[in-house]
Amino acid sequence: PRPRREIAPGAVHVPDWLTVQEQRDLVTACRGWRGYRSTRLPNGGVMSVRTVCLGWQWRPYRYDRLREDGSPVEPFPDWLADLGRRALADAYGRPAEDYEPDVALVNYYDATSKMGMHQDKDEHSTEPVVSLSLGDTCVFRFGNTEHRNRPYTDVELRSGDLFVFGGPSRLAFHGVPKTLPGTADPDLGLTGRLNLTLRVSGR
Ligand code: MD3
Ligand code: FE
Repeated sequence: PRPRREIAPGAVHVPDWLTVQEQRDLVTACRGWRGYRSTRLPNGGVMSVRTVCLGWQWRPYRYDRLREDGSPVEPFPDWLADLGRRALADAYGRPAEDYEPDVALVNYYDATSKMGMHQDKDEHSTEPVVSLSLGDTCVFRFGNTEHRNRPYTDVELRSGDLFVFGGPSRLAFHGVPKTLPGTADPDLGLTGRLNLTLRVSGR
């Protein structure tokens, strides 16, 4: 078994945190949320992942009440906040009743999707981010708080893995240089990779 690891202060990797049934149920939930889109970036680029937001609509630099086409954002379900509290409690080994995530970004990676090194600083809150991985394994790159370059640590994230980023790691640069296509368990019925991040918007 892969061991639980604190990659940096506040950055805890818990391999195989979700049961197979929980993974199946999460994939089903992800399929039910409508409106996966590639986010357009201010520099004219387009992200290669397709994203659906719950609770609030993320766009670079801000969270909005509505999507770009004016349609309402999918609600953030209570069961997902409960899962976030369980995740935080397990990762940090302390109660997390006061953790109230109100936004989730659900990212879908096909065989060619990547995510460049970035910081998540659009939340007006210092609360941790909870990340859950489903489907294909990816190489996750966890960097430093100074810049997008070395030093960084590459970690494989597999289906069912939990990663929590809090404290000094909350503002670390990070990215996904590649996924490993075809590594998902065929029984999961997911081609590609899904990642859910739970956050506190501070809105
Ligand atoms: C470290 N997602 O949605 S999850 C993102 O796998 C994002 O889809 C990646 O980066 C993905 O912004 C990585 C791991 C992650 C998420 C949020 C973080 C690491 C983080 C926030 C702060 C520090
Ligand atoms: Fe991020």
